[in-house]
Amino acid sequence: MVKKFRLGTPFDTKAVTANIKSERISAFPLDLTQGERCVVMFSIEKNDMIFGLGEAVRGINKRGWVYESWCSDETEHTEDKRALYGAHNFIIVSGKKKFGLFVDFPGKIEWDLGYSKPSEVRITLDGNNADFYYIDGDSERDIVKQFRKIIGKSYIPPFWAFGYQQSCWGYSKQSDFTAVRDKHRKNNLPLDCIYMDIDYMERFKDFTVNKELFPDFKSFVSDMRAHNIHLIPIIDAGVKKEEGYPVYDEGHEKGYFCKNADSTDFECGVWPGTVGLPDFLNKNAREWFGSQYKYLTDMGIDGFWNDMNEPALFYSKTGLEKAKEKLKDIYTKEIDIWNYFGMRDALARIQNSMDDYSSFYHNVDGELVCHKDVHNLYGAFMTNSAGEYFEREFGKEKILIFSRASYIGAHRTSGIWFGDNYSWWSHILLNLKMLPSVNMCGFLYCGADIGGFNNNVTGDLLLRWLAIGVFTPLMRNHRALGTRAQEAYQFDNTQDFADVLAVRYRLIPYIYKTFRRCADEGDMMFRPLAFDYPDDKLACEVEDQLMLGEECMIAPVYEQNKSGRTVYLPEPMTFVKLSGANITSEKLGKGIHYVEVALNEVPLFIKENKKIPLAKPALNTAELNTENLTYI
Ligand code: MIG
Repeated sequence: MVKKFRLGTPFDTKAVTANIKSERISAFPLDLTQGERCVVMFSIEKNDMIFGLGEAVRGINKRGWVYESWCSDETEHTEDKRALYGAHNFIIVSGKKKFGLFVDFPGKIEWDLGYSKPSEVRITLDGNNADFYYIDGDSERDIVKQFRKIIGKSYIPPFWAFGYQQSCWGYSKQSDFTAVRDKHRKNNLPLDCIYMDIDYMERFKDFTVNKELFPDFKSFVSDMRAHNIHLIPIIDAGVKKEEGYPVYDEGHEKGYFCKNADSTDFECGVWPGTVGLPDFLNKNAREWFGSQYKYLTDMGIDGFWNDMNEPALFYSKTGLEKAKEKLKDIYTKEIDIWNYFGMRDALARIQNSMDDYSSFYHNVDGELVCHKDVHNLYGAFMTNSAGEYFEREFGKEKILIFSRASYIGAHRTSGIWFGDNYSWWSHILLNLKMLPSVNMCGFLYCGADIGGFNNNVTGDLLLRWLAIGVFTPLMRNHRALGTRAQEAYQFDNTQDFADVLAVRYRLIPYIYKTFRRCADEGDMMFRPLAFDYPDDKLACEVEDQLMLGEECMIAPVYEQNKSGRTVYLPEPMTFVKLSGANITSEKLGKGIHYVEVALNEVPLFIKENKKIPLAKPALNTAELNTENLTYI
């Protein structure tokens, strides 16, 4: 049962769609204190586990660390971090007593989950106006379903968005894109989408296309479509300040950009140089921005990714001025160690600074709201602005859209990707661990940058990563500018890549069907083993395997130089290895096993009396035969 408790007068985050009457706050089952900040506290027992918080570092069981809800442009997903791009304020406490808690609050939250005191959870809100949803249930999965029911149905992308996708920050001219298309074809590597990063634009201006690079963009898009390739351009949150650029001019004239306290436009520096930040919390601005996507949909574009929408700020005008003053001041002194650090930090610290987030305002139905108090909604509302436009204009399931920043609620209009990871082995595992947590919060269409965004990839790392990406709804290989090329054809053993990618297409009917069912039923595609086998102590501690759908379990190899891995089976299963059109299978009993998995194989464990449909391999979703299926 879901109970709602309202404290003060919360901001309407639009996270919850169900109309639930609030109970008296004095009946709230957890200890709640109000001061300058609201603190929720409860004690946990030695073996209690805590799940949730969506996109975050460290374990599937989140106990023992302190997290923050604060959408952050965080390029290093290391274990010391407290916040990444999304703010997903939902947890499930799993012990003798099981309950779910959703803190619907758009400002900063600190989640001390047994970090300061191992037996205590302390949730501190940066404010006193919030809705709390407390959910009782029989099982974790049941609690998730109840939660998902009140937040509304998850976004479903078009079918082709389940194909393999190639991206790279650096593809810029037309021939870069056709080369990627042709080299995949030539090497028998399937592909459905190629991404366009910021370089396709004219001076990084949203809703423009560089005419020198793309003299006839519309024909180019349709030519790619004739080859069954969808081009997916990026849209950044900030709008370049440039006179004569209609998007800027209109936004400025109509007052659609975020404002300083003195009602002038808040200006900051991102890729385009100085930008205005669209006020996505303002309904009119939201509609206006959403309808700008028309410029690209008119040219045949049917997919987008929204970036930099935490929002990421390299600097603000005032931040830069202050840093300059500080530098000037230090400059007149003798440079010792401390002044050296001072100089270094003066510039480094102005990026994404709290001073800036506290200094600008949104216009919400005529009322000024400080950004800091609603920060976690910015990216979500940006993506809603696009998603709502697409639904109005094209209907459901027509346009692919996913975002970097998010808040619960955005799961109804878009997917998410997990941002700037590294080409590190540990990040394969991090990818796996985030899946169930974001599923709990409604985000089903999701995935990480396969192969890793930052740093240089190696062929074996990419193959192992692809072998888990085969199961994630968003299967996109993406990397940063200046890193080693990581398209599947860049390595000598191209056939190994073809073998793994073929498996994706063989599994698409299964993945798609499971995805749709989970969207319809408010279920999770990926679950921790602890959800399915709560009485099995070993299963509860597994952090590198996941249950997928009703039928199977996945357990990828994620370590370097390993020809296999140890896996725990909580019940008897069939161990299947898929590679190209080949399948091998072996029955294994409950318990611990060592299984060998070659670099060109995808391991999968199927429960007894369950079957999985397989299609014939195909080179894209348009050519995929979804009717003549065989079964494992
Ligand atoms: O400051 O557009 O996460 O996927 O390639 C970096 C360039 C901006 C961050 C995104 C990444 C994208 C990159 N962007």
